Amino acid sequence: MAPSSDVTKFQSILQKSRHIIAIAGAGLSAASGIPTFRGSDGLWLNYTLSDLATPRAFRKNPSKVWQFYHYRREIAGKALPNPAHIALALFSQPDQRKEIAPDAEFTLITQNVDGLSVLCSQMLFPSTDPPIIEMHGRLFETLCTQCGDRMPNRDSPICPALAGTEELVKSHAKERQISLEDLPRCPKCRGLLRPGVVWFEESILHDEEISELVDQADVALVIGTSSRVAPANLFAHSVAERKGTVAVFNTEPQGIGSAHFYFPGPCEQTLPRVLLGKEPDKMNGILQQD
Ligand code: BJW
Ligand code: ZN
Repeated sequence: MAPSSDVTKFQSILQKSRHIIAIAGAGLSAASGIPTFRGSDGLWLNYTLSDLATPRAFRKNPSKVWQFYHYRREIAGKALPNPAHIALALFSQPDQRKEIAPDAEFTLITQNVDGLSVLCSQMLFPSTDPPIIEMHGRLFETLCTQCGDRMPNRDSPICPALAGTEELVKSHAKERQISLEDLPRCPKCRGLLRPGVVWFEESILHDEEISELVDQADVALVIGTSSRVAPANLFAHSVAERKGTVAVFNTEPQGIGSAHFYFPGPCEQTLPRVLLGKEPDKMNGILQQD
């Protein structure tokens, strides 16, 4: 059966729900100016995935991989949360969702590495710990290839040798050859640092916590993801198999295979309406006031 777009019907399910999860992808941050991966202007159309987002690619050419991630950090570092992040941050607060989902717990499981969901919650609710799992890691974190230390890092540029290389990546010019010593190094052991993100063939982060949440969820919101990458694309199927409700928020009818509801259009417009009954233009005001 084709999924329904009936907001009132979906809200009556939220009323009765106990454990809601949201599984988010790049479409959540599209309105913040962060490129998606597989869209018409997506990163993987313009850059070769196997040269950049695998452990093998980093071993072969860390200078090239760092230039790509430096470029991504420069974009994400200037981006601001959009109404979709704001709607989810509000929905994360029990007192904000007490009318719409009074008995439910809520966790956002995001594939995004830009940190915008956490930033949004910190801006709105600085004294609470946001229920957000960043399963593919963080652009603004480094991982030492030698001692394994994970560290937050928002430096721009992250090391002097990468300064300006974002322009080369942006214009698809040949990247700079940066020697290993001049790439980001661990402040503790001087080992080579890598971006703190999860590449293909690597295990996702917080695997056990996510499995527990997926196993108990009775509602899954699938937001702005093409549902092409495992294991995130399996979570909603698992909820549907246990007779839970799946609702997809996407500009395209992607990943709606097991969905009961499909809310077409930009999630920065659909999420405020469906989750909070609010018009999206009211969302930006909320961030500015605080
Ligand atoms: C809007 C919108 C708006 C736009 N509003 N909507 C064969 C060999 C090796 C591995 C595999 C294999 N076959 C399968 C695998 C497993 C592999 C995988 O799934 N590969 C597939 C591609 C085939 N997965 C893994 O390797 C994962 N690990 C794993 O499985 O471990 C076990 C294992 C170990 C060893 C061997 C094999 C398995 C790890 C996956 C890590 C993914 N990493 C990346 C890069 C992160 C760092 C970085 O950012 O550079 O994560 S890839 C990239 O894709 C990124 C994303 O998080 C992820 C998902 O993309 P997403 O978010 O869905 O974005 P898009 O662009 O695809 O979609 C955007 C959507 O938004 C679209 O639908 C638009 O319509 C929509 N949209 N604007 C609403 N305003
Ligand atoms: Zn180290």
